[in-house]
Amino acid sequence: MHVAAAIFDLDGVLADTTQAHYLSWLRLAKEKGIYFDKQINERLKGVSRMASLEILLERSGREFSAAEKASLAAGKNNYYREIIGSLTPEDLLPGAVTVLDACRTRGIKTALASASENAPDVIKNLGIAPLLDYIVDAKYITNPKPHPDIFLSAAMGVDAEPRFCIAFEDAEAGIRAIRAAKMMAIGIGCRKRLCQADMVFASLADFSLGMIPPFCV
Ligand code: B16
Ligand code: MG
Repeated sequence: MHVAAAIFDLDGVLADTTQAHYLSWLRLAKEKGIYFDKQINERLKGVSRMASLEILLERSGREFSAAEKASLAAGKNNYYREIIGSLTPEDLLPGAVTVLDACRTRGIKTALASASENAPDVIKNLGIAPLLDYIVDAKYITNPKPHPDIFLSAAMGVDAEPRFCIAFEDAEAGIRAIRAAKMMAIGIGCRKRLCQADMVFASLADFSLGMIPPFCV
């Protein structure tokens, strides 16, 4: 058995964009007079833009029409794009390039499974587009994380069988999605929060391919 592909989440795994999402939602919430804090923000990790907006609006105390929601989501996205426009390779998280490079060296395909429709621009600005064989287009994923769809789509994109894939996530919903896809789940972040993962590391800098149990490599 061998690892055929390594699949990566973006925000919180490869890139330090979690804060950019947070600041963009905070700006929108302040503008609209809606309560928002870091605890609510935790629930938005790995969740699509529209689903994140629904969570934000839980505290608004009023109903919003579909058109209003579309405009609010577009507003948040504009704020987010203002920030990601100035991303550079310095905004990569520790270990990201090392692990991507190690996959390349060992002939392991690499794919990106991010819920973010901005992922291609983020990847380009971070300078790691050449290190990724496939980027899932989040627009075409009907069932979001914790459904396995985005990870299965990533595996298909690099022509790898799910059981030979390892996948990295910082969100609980993402770990559940990986497990549902029957892949090895590697959590990046808090061990307690990501306890459903097969392994958890504080960051990619603490991980190396040699840590994958021999029967998988
Ligand atoms: P966008 P990931 C997710 O990315 C973020 O964690 C989540 O906070 C965000 O709402 C979502 O992407 C959608 O992003 O608004 O740019 O389409 O963690 O799956 O890489
Ligand atoms: Mg994430």
